[in-house]
Amino acid sequence: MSGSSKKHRLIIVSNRLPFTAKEENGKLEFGESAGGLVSGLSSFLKTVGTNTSNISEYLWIGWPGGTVSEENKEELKSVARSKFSSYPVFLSEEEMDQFYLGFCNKTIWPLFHYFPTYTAYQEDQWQQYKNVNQVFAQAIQEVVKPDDLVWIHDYHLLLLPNMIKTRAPGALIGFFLHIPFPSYEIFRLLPGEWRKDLLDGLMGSDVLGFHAYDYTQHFLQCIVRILGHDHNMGLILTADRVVRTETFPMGIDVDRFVTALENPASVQEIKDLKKSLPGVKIILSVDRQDYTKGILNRLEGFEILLETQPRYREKVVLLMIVVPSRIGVDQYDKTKKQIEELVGKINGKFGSISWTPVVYQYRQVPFHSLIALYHVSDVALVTPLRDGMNLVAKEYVACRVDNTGVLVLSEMAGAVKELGEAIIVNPNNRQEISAAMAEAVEMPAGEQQRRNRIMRDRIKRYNVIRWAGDFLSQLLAMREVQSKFYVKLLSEQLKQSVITDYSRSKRRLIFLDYDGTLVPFVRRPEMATPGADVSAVLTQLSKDSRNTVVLISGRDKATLQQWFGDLCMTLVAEHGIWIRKPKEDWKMFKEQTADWKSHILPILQLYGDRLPGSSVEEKDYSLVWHYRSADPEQSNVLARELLDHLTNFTANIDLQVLRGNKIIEVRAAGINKGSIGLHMLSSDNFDFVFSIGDDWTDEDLFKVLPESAVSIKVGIANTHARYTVQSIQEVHRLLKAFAGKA
Ligand code: GDG
Repeated sequence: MSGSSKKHRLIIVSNRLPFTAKEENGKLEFGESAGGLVSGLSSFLKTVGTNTSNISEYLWIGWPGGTVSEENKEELKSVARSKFSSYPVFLSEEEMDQFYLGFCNKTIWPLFHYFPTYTAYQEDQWQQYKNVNQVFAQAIQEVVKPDDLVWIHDYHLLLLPNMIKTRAPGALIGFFLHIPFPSYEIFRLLPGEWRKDLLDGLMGSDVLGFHAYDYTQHFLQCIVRILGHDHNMGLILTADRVVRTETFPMGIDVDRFVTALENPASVQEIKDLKKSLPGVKIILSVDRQDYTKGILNRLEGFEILLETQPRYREKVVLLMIVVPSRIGVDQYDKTKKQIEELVGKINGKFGSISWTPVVYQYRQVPFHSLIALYHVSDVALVTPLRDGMNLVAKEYVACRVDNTGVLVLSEMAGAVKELGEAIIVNPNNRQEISAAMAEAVEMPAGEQQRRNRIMRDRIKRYNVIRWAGDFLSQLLAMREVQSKFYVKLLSEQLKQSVITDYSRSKRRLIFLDYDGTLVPFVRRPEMATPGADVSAVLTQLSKDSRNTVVLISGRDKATLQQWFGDLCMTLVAEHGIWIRKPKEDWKMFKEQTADWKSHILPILQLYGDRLPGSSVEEKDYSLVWHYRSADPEQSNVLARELLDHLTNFTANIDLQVLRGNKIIEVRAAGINKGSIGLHMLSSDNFDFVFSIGDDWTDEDLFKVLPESAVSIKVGIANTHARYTVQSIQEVHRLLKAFAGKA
């Protein structure tokens, strides 16, 4: 891991801790907790504290795997800290039931794996999911320090990043999703409030990681469509946050597997296996018991093989390890029953005294046995219907030290992106699985080695240490990325000094933008009427004889007149075309013609017709195509097309084409908020110049103001303004403070 030399503490947060603690007869018993994340991260954590690491120490936060009574909690905490560098999150059985077996595994897991028919939508379980995420947030708050890196894992804790961001704004927060992120069409099956809360929850992260490019794209698509945030090459920019999304395919620690194969226990196991299954080709299948893993289809494929190609009878054995998982969730109990019935059927139909076609074990096997199985199996059958990554496929390749062996891999597993030399199958097609098994059994050793060599090299290079290192480097890099955006943020101290300058000044020029600055954007522009608080503050400011208030907007003059005509302030419409000074009539700022409108209007109307939800606004001297209410992705494509079309069309006419906030505007060249700004500045000798706005049109104004002016951009972005604020609420607070000093 590279980056700055400063060392950080890493806080890992996952549903389960890397150990288990249970109470037996009132006493605590500790055990090991298995799983890809734990074993993968443990390899990385061994590098912590070394010279090359940016991490000085780590702390793992999670549930210890059992309910613990009050009197044992302190002991558990102390052992967790001293022996496992961990901090336990205590949950009651009821909480765990509704949360883990409920919302996690009956809602998110099936939906995100494209099983909408298995998905439950239960309000009480959703409430418990929110509650448990809060319990985790509370636990993190108890230990987190400002400079920590917090790395949250997986679908159990989707709401957590935002909860931490509000409680510990100084910490950098990373989130990694180990399961697929589904396409928008699937994700939107969730009730509106849930899907918005889940995305808002994730958006509290500074870096969001996914196993595969497709999942990242799906997530970004949901962010655009549901939250309305745009992104640029995976960098999402909201009014107050910069969030990086990135693809990090998780790897394994190849060396650990290779070394472990030499342990006496593994060596013995390999010998025993070879002895007990002589003269047959071993086809291995290892999974947690889960309907997403496609175990049934695999068995059906095997049945077809034995049925249609009798020459394989007595010659192959399917060694099937099914690891108990999520016992108590209906769908899992049902799948187990179906698997066992089918195993019985196949063995009954084809087996003989000397040959059992399917050797089935429903249990977790110890690590040394697992790697021995990988090592001796001629074929590994990894055919999930959907899988975020699938580490078993990589582990099998790692354990084939002489590069023989054939991997049959589902095209629905994230791992397929890196293991393209495997025999790739569609797991829904049993015939294809059966044909792949035959092809695998027949594959010449030379061809096996050619394929595995490429795959082994790849998984050795992008191993789990690299994976974690890359993720954390990206996380650390976010400080710099964000500081570029946050550098101008108006601090409380600066704000107070601006207010003091305001109160001491005698001749003030105040430029205010309207939409996105004083009021939020809404679906239809005519609905963004000024609320009572906005009207009150504007009235107060404009009544002060020391103030020249200029409301400068892109809106037409009729609207501004209707809303603000009675106030004693200067109104500027159509970004500078029209101006109305207090007690005067509307005047054109610079002579304009509108002849060009008849040429441009039909083009905009054409796009208005092509994109449902978009509309064309005709102002006196400008035309605007609005697309805020239209489909966001379609509108991005059409907006680019229209810009191109208009730029070509207006090449020889004195017009400007501008892309704004969900609008494209055409108007005469040479007039903008900057021209009005200069005009107003020259009208008096001001000792306090203030300008605030959120839009690209305000940049023209910021550019022409004197250095001493206080210019403020609403929203974080690259800007010519001196300062930025993060929200409209902050604008209101500042203007109210001004008004209070009047
Ligand atoms: C989730 C995602 C993603 C399995 N049986 C035994 C055993 N295992 C170990 C394997 C492997 C791990 O468990 C399983 O990892 P997978 O990746 O195959 O699948 P999930 O558990 O569903 O994991 C998945 C993963 O997270 C990581 O991001 O790849 O897509 O669903 O490491 O070796 N270990 C032992 N005995 C067993 O019987 N000791």
